[in-house]
Amino acid sequence: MVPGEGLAAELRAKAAELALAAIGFAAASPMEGTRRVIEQRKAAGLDAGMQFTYRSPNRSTDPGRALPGAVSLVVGAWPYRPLRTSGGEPSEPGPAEHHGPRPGRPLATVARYAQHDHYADLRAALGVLAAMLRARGWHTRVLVDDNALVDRAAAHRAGLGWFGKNCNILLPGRGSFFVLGSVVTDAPLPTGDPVPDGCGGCRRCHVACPTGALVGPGVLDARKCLAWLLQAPGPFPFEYREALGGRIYGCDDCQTSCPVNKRATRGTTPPGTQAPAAAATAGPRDTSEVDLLELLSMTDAELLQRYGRWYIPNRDPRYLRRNALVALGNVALPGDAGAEAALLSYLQHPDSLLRAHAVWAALRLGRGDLVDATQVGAAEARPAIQQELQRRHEVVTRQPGSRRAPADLPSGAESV
Ligand code: B12
Ligand code: SF4
Ligand code: SF4
Repeated sequence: MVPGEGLAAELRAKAAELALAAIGFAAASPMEGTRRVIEQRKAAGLDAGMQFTYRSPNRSTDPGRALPGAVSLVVGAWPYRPLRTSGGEPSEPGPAEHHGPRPGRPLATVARYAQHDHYADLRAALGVLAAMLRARGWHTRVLVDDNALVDRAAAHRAGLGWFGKNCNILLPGRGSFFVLGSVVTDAPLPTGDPVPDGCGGCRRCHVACPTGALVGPGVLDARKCLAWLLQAPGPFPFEYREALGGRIYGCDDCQTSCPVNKRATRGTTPPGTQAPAAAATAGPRDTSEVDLLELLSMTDAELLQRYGRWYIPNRDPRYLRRNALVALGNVALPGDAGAEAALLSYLQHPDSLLRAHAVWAALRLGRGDLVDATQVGAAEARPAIQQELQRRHEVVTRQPGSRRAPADLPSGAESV
């Protein structure tokens, strides 16, 4: 019997009980190849100054730095599915996943992984496996979405899935709507075999990306990726504001366009793609649709209370408001009285970053009159505002009643 096989079987049985979609085992030796890739991406500027695992590649690719004497990784995948507040098939885009204006209050899109704290669910499940190991005398450390370990590389090594051309780890037949994490341990365990590539000639995710951020198979240029730009400090880049649509956190287009995900979420649900019962009902802190006007009227404390589990640069709620202003410009109906009131208020906001984004949103809605009425340009000469005004003619104004349907965004081909 391979050392650790009995223990591995017990861990697998417990993982199934805990509703983990998959677990696998891998050696905890340094991930030299991954470290080299991170360094190459940094050298090429593709990291856009992100920190996370990029801050210290030697550390994030060496599990032994997280747990001295580490021998194995127990890698787990936790499924996530969209949580609906207004019904609808989970496999189809919900109302807020349409990035165009709709009647009623303007709603924003939150990426599926961030609608509920799936990381907490995964961490709890891996915590139970870690406790089993500790009860047998082994040492453990649970790492979920932690800067100390590159989770996808661990999952790939453990044989959970293959690296898709959209960068994500896809579980065979089940796709990529999973978050990943590991228990680092000094227990010897049998290791998994790599899963062969399942993308073949497909490149729909590359076609679907609204900003062309996938610059090679499995290579992402974070400077163009909406998921990163929504988390990055500073102004939201002018050239990607239209492409942002109604998103305020995360982006799913390179996953929703993927035929493996489409197949996995269509019709009968294969085991492991169904969100566990505990996560299937929206809880008070779950967020599938965000009312933009409500968000823009909330205090700092309220914003952090509701969205504090998201990654927000410097924990500063101004960045949630910045994202919401761009989204408002993209999804509100140009005649919306609530949007007008919010813009009037933000055009006079003490924070010039927010005033600047309010200028853009007003122009996008064809409401240059609001900008002129509040005399934003005349009132002061902050560079951020002046820049917005100088690019005034470049803002593509939406016509009253115009609809920017998802079809207007570059999209992948239909599902197969
Ligand atoms: C930084 C980060 C980001 C950044 C950069 C993402 C990136 N692609 O590097 C931003 C903010 C943009 C981001 C976005 C998202 N992220 Co993120 N992110 C991370 C984080 C913190 C580190 C990732 C990392 O270290 N990348 C380093 C680079 C070098 O790794 P890589 O891109 O995977 O590169 C590998 C491949 O290129 C592969 N490779 C080598 N040669 C070849 C050749 C071919 C042909 C192929 C296909 C691959 C391949 O080897 C490389 C090294 O391992 C992890 C959590 C963690 N601690 O690991 C989550 C994580 C990767 N993110 C996750 C998620 C869910 C997302 C989003 C889907 C969220 C969303 N909906 O908005 C998007 C997806 C964007 C995308 N297409 O990648 C999940 C991924 C789950 C999965 N099933 O894969 C993770 C693992 C979080 C978690 N714990 O679950 N993320
Ligand atoms: S998350 Fe969005 S912007 Fe980033 S690579 Fe995927 S589709 Fe492109
Ligand atoms: S869309 Fe196609 S190329 Fe992209 S990850 Fe899915 S199967 Fe692979």
